[in-house]
Amino acid sequence: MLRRVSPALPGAGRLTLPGGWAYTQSGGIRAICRTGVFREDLMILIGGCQSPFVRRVAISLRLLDIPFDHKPLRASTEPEKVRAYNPLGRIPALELDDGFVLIDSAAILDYLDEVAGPQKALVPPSGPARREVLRAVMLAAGAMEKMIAAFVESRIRPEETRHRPLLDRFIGQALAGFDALEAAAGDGWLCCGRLTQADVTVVAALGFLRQIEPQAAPDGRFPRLEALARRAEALPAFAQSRP
Ligand SMILES: N[C@@H](CCC(=O)N[C@@H](CS)C(=O)NCC(=O)O)C(=O)O
Repeated sequence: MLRRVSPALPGAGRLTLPGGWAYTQSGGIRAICRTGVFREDLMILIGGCQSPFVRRVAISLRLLDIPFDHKPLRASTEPEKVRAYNPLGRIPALELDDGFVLIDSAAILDYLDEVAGPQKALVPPSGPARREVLRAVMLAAGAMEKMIAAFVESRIRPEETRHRPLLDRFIGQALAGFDALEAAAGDGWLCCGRLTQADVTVVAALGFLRQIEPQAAPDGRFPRLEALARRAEALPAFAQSRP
């Protein structure tokens, strides 16, 4: 099987081969390639971490110690390549080692938790803790969707057709989500006294908000969430998953 390899794969040994391609025999796990050790059994994350939906998946893979290869495709500039994985042309997608492609970050995160098992899963398996985490996750993911809508309205749509009230509505909805999260936040991780998917998605969402609408979220607008983001972004799983 031929696959291009990621420059960031863990593993021993480094040899130089032209093109970054490696050939592995069926059933083989490793082949030495240009940038490191290629593992045939690795999942492949499709999509660049400029997308907060991709970023929350990349962070989760790293927090759960699940090794993966990465194809940082952009949905806007490489739609054909993205459609090869997801007919909807959206990122993220996750190609599993048997070739099955999971689409949508929610379905991917659900699968990663299944792989990790209930002890390590980033969403608790049941009960009030699960509901609490999912509420925060949905507020943050919903805010991400509204920010994407705002991005399309303010940057992609032809200028003469842009509608300011609609843009304000989208930004207002996103900010309302963050306000609810800020009101529920304390000094530590958001839920359960440990790092969960709530923290991952909120931090990815806040980073995206401050990137695309910095004037809507100046320093101090969400003090507890900003402190949470500072703490989380210092962790390798978050730092290594920056755009
Ligand atoms: N609900 C999806 C949303 C994914 C999404 O909106 N991805 C954007 C990038 S941030 C995308 O691929 N947009 C391209 C398009 O919709 O044409 C998920 O959670 O994965």
